[in-house]
Amino acid sequence: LEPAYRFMARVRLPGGVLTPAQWLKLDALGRAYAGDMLRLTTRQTFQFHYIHKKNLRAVMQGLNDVALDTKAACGDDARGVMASINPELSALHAEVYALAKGASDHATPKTGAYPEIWYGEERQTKGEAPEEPMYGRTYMPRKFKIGFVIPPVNDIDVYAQDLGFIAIVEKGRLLGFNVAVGGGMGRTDQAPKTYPRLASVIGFVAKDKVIETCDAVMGVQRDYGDRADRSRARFKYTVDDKGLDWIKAAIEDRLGFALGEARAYAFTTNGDTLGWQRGEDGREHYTLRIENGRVKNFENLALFDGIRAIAEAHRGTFRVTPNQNLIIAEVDPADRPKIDALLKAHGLDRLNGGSGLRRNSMACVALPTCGLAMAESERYLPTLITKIDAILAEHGLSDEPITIRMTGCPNGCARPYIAEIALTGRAPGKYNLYLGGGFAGQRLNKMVLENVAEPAILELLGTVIGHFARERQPGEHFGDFAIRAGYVAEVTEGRHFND
Ligand code: SRM
Ligand code: SF4
Repeated sequence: LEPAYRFMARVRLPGGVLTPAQWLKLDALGRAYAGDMLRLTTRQTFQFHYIHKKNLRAVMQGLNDVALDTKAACGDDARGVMASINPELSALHAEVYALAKGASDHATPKTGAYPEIWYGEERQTKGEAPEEPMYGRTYMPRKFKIGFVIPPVNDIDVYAQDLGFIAIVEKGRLLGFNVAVGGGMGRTDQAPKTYPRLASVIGFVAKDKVIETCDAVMGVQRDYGDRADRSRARFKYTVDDKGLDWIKAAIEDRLGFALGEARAYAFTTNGDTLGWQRGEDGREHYTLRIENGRVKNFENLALFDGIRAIAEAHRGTFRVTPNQNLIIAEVDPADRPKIDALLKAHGLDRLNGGSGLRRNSMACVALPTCGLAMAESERYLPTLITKIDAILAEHGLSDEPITIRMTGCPNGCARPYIAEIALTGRAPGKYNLYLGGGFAGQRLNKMVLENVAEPAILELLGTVIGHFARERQPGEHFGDFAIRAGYVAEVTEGRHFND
């Protein structure tokens, strides 16, 4: 008798865009095979948990029915390609999304094994399988992450991507992208050779050169990435080991032209604007906060049922945001009252409330499903925030937007090392605490407490928050203050994160 194996499956959903029909299929599969729930992820897609082995094919075939699959959502290849969600800039979003989708299609492995295994298709080739056009026989040394961002909102955390494209827009027209290379979060405790690193901007490419740039940058990592030490096999280490000048020259060599000079841009936030926004084309978009991306029917909130009801009535699209939230997008103004009524009827209109800290919070899955978790994350962060909220309220800071992110281990799936406050799990109930990240995801934070429990975390946060309330400068963000006030040193380069 075989053990009752259960699996997680992650959907490939470039840029997080899906139709109501696709939502309804995901909903049905989640109810039938995946513990009666769905999970929105930090890379704008969905995960199913608890799928019994015998049901895996049904899930894959169900996804295929609505033109979805799980290719390259995991593995040593180009993972889910992210794209900024900017509801106000409808045309620009559509153009950047199309480029992100094109990059994703281009970088998705062409393997015939997937349809053979999951859809039962006939094997296409006899003998040896043909080589993958982009990956050859060896694929990448490790996962490789690509993202497209539209300033001023850094929602995708472009500096956490192996390859980031920063849209450069002039008079509303997309000219091209600044290219950022070598970002990544993952690290291992007590292994200083591993560290988070922010991507470095190396130049500018025109928008018709996106695919060539992906090929050139991925080619450099494929051929020079560390294949001996898996803990250092990400592109960020290749960039630091070879040096930025070498990397840039190697990319330009493959491109056959020099990158242009990087253009000016600025980020103001990496969060989502919750609630209704109107696009330039007149259509409306409602961003619904989903706490840590978990969609199910809770004891006092029928979230899963509520979104299903909206999907049944909605004539636009949905977008999963990089902050694990959901946008009910492209709503005709005439349909807005209908969506509002459905949100209200299911109690979903209450979800966007809460403190500035809660609205800017994010936690990875961790326990009970993640095999790498050392501590709680998704199930604990909301409770911890309630306690920090009490401190903020004492100081009149309840509405202050502050980013807080938690992960159950140092791998960094909620991109914690760029949050103003971050916690990464060390053991049950024990965390490292970090302060000083940039509000727009533009600066790494630094560890201030190691392997501590809740009382020590709240005590230090109480001190820093009180000090912040008394002595902050006008408009100063919490992360900036933590550095100015001397609680942590500024980390300017990933390789100095552990100093
Ligand atoms: Fe992640 C591994 C969940 C985004 C860095 N991540 C895992 C696994 C698959 C655990 C495993 O390998 O056994 C987790 C599944 C848990 C579960 O029970 O579902 C997992 N990662 C997630 C998600 C679902 C977190 C979430 O709460 O949303 C995110 C899914 C993204 C997606 O849709 O593709 C997720 N993971 C990230 C990010 C953030 C990002 O990409 O923007 C990072 C940091 C960025 C980076 O890659 O540098 C991230 N995950 C990792 C790592 C460390 C990689 C490294 O370079 O060291 C691992 C471990 C590994 O790969 O060995 C990992
Ligand atoms: Fe699991 Fe660690 Fe990723 Fe959290 S950060 S989902 S605990 S691998």
